[in-house]
Amino acid sequence: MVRRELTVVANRLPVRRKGDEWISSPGGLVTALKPVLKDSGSWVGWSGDSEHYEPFIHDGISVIPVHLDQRDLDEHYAGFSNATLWPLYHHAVREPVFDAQWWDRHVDVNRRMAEAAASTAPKDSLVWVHDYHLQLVPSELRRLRPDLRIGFFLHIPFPPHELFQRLPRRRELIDGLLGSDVVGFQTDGDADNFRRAAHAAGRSGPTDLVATDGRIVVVDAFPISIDVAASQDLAEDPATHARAARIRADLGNPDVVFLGVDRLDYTKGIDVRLEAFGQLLESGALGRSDVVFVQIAVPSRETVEDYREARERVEQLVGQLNGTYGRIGHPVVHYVHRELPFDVLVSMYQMGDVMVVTPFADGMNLVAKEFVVSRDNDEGVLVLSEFAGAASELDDVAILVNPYDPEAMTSALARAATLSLEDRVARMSRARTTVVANDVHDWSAGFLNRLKGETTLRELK
Ligand code: GDG
Repeated sequence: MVRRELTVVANRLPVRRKGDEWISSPGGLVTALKPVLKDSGSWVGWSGDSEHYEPFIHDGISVIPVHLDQRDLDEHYAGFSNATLWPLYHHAVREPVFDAQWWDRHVDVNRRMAEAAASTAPKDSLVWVHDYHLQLVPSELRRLRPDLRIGFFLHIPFPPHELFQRLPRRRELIDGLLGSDVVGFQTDGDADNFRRAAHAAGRSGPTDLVATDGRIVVVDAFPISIDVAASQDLAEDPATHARAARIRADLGNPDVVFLGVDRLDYTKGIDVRLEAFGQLLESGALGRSDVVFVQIAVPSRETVEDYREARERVEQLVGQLNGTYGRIGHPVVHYVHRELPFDVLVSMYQMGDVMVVTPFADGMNLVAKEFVVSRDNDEGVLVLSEFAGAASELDDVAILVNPYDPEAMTSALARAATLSLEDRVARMSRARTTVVANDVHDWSAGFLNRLKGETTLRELK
């Protein structure tokens, strides 16, 4: 009999330290799992700083901090997770670094996370492990606690076989993941890529995978979504509208506002969208319209060299575009390099005309979905990369673009800015229906139901 208690294992805890207090970290994952975890759940992860903390209860959830020292952060976090796996899994848009010295710490952090989960999870309960930092946790946890039902969800893409093959430790990662009962991905394409990688490692059956010890491991797509109610509540608040109008007025009430909202990450294609915007201005395609681009870029992983370079490139482009096309008091690009409160973000979504989401690779992209449900009217337009997971759900409502094709990017921006009102409304209302139909609570319930399900050999016997 499977028990319902849930232990989550993720790189970060659902709380962070502010002064002497723990405060909730915002984010869809926390919102989605809070109702499930309340009163009987635990969350294992890193606090985000270098202090040692004892386990504690926050908001009804048992929080189990795992300490990471500087070497863990250098070799496991900045190294293997973010300089090897992140670029490799994002279609190698930056050259992945393979440094053999990082591996031991990566294994060690995964082992400590698994041990922390093993010592807290009740007998026969559920454990849900998240994301690329922790792919070795499922097998280690199964070794320690064979009674548990173990799920894993990858938030980022799983790479095509030929890319995955480059990874010196690929077999260990496949075996790590196959310690799970359910391995979840954002899209069918990611799940297929994983099946193929496991097959190539000699571990697979035709559809579901058979692990070496004879267990059946369910491999499937579980497209993540957003907390629809949270975005809608803010969207309906008159204060959000008033702020949106103020921001638009501060911009000088331009004819068209393009908007980008991203972590400042080289996978997000911020540079190519700014280049396309520059081309659009250069081409004169929008005539004498007053057009601006607002780019919110949240600081991210600044200890990793490729991220520092990505920031330099974006800031160089912002300067170049304003220098070339701006007038005194009227920049064409408004650039914010800091995190904004979520209610301000929703106002941004409301005041923008064209949301530009152009990653080279992205597991899902929640910004696209937040934009869709934050509109008070259905007049916005979404320009969306074909390489975002969200494109598999929003392909018939967004203007899809290939971020590797500069001309297509420029014409997509022009088309979005000139789409008829009728077309805009038709697309956005269908997009809203799609996003509302699968929100983050549906996503977590869908995954956990599969995890509790009757699908493993253990239960078929
Ligand atoms: C990974 C995968 C997958 C952004 N700026 C601000 C802010 N945000 C919030 C957004 C959104 C979140 O950050 C970004 O989520 P994304 O999905 O767009 O991208 P990643 O951070 O790369 O997330 C991705 C996701 O995991 C979930 O599985 O979709 O593919 O890469 O929610 O609202 N929030 C606030 N201020 C900001 O300035 N408060």
